[in-house]
Amino acid sequence: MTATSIDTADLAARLDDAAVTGTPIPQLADTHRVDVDAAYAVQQALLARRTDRGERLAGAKMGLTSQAKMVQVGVDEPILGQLTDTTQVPDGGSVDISGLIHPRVEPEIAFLLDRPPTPGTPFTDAVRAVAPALEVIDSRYANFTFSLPDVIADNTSAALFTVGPWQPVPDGLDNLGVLLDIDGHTVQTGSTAAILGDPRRALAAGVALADRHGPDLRAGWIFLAGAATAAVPLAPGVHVRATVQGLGTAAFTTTGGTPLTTTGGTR
Ligand code: OOG
Ligand code: MG
Repeated sequence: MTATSIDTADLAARLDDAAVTGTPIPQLADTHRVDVDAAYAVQQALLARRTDRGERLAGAKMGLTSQAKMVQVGVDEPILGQLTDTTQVPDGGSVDISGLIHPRVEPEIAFLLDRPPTPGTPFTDAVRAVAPALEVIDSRYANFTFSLPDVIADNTSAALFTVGPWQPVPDGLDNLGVLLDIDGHTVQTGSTAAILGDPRRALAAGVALADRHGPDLRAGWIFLAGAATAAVPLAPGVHVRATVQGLGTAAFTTTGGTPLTTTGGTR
């Protein structure tokens, strides 16, 4: 049995409340049998609640496109989530983490969509610009522990994101060095090669998932390809910077008190 339509609304409300109140919840899989299709339906219902409150869809994001990420959370399938305007933090801005549950940060590469890509649209036609980026993820599940359907329903743990200055699309994107620095210390290193072998494949994978489960990708949207490295727990009062070789940096500073729980960066 999959979640019924009534369950879909109920599960979306639970996840929404958990995010709004900063209160972790048990995995949906503890009480419901939610398959991948039903989980994307919950994600759509969750985003509908948020857009009804005035948030505007601003992009899409891939998750679990690198081995480092899959190993960290124990889920080994790429997933698609959605970004909204109110969750974008300006480059160099500040992130208040006090309302989050157990935030982590990871380095990302962002694409600016030039037109709505469909399966088969060449990357160069679909993407206008690229940029280094940072994503703050914050699972709404206790202990940052979830199954594949759980994390899909939870909008792929999306919380906040920052995009650095947009750059022209370089010829090669498949072997750029990636650094994550906290207070000037490098805490993660990787390569864009870790993202499905080439981050352009993350867009193709996202287009295929969006075609099946929604949302409709739109011109002007931001698309995050998924982190090349494991995510790192985020504390208040730190300066965080992602560097992608040849593309520059994206950065923010955290403010606020200690989050509710500080689940570690590895499991
Ligand atoms: C799932 C979200 C993963 C990424 O870049 O891989 C993600 C999680 O790790 O909680 O955003
Ligand atoms: Mg991510």
